[in-house]
Amino acid sequence: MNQYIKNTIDLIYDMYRTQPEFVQAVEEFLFSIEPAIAKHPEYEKNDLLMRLVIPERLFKFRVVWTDDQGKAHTNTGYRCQFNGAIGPYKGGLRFQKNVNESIIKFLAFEQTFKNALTGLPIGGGKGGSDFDPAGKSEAEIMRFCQSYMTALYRYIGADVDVPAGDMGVSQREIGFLFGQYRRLKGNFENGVLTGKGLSYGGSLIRPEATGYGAVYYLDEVLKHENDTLKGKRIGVSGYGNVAWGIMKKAAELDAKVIYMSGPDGYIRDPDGINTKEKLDYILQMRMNDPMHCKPYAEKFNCEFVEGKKFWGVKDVDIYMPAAVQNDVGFESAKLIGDSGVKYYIEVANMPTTNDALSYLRSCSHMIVAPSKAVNAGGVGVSALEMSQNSERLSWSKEEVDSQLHRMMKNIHEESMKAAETYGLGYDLVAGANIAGFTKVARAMIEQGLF
Ligand code: 2IT
Repeated sequence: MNQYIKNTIDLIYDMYRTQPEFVQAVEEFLFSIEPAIAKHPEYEKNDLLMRLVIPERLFKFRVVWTDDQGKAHTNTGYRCQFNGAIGPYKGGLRFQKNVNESIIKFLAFEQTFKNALTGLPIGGGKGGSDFDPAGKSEAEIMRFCQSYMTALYRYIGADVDVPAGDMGVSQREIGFLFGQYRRLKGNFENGVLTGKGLSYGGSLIRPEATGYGAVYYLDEVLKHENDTLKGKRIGVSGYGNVAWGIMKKAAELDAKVIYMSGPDGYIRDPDGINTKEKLDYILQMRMNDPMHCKPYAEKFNCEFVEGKKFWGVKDVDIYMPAAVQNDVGFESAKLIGDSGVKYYIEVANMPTTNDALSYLRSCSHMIVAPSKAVNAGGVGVSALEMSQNSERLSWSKEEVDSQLHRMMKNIHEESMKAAETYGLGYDLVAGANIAGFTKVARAMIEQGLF
């Protein structure tokens, strides 16, 4: 291995012993970009890798809120402004019980290169809180959002840092957050958040964008393999907003999602999760309970397998992990490799552990696509929302959708080319990392040392 990369990884292990997810993301990335580092000594001269790995800044703050009984609760809030070389920091907020500094930093790190891949001027950031939205009333969620924003509002802005949603933060939470921001600032600056409601500056297609983008990207992969989406059966893990977008677009393009899963187990619906009734039900189910997908099986009379994951089933053509980080570990990867399924398309941020990812990439019959490329359509449409806000206009559904489609084609194309440049063949994982890295690195070097 390249000595500069090896030294950097040793340093990272030393510095971030207590941040396993962050170390995991950095390590996977550094291994991937090795050919680019080896060819360009100027990166080492500029200490570029450490500058890429240490965030520009990280806010960590107390968030106090009261429940419906009037009792006070205290959570920790975060916002990591990882890299602003190519635009204002941009990335979602995650409200989930397990959120910590390691998770926020891995997400912000990934976001930096993902955002670069969109080709739009957005830097990388991420935030959130260990607040657990499960079982909270709407009023409790509103009070939490107001308190969170009160702590954060001084540090964000349309040209500074533009948060959006992630797990536990959907349009409803963005509304509460924006309301509080407006109340504190006294200005109508709706470019400060994306994923907003349409009534105050949201963009059409933003709720669907991550899932639609993933299917557009998948379509490019299939075309490269002289294959087509038509008739394909897909296994998607998760049943959140992203999985929903995949199901919707797959149905439109004559493919069908036949598996989905939740923390409680998985669903098999051989007819496809593809009617309006089913898709609407999923959104509702997710709103009511992010922990159980079993009600779908009861409602639509299909199979539910409790406490298990469906990795390894043979009656799909494509696997799309779209739930959460580290959903697919080494044992699951072996099952997937053995299943004979050709396409493994990551969708959630870092859904695969590093050993599992290496294993899948080593299976010669498989094509593996990385999440930071596949899910970039979400943040890409967020950047389009920012453009619409600054123009004080809204674009039609068709306009946004066609820009999203073009963006996903470009990301696939650029990743492919970056891999080819370094003689790596059709390696979408290395290609996405190298393409994202090259853009951020150039902007950092041109802006001098800091
Ligand atoms: O992981 C992601 O890219 C997001 N949660 C969306 C971020 C955004 O700013 O739209």
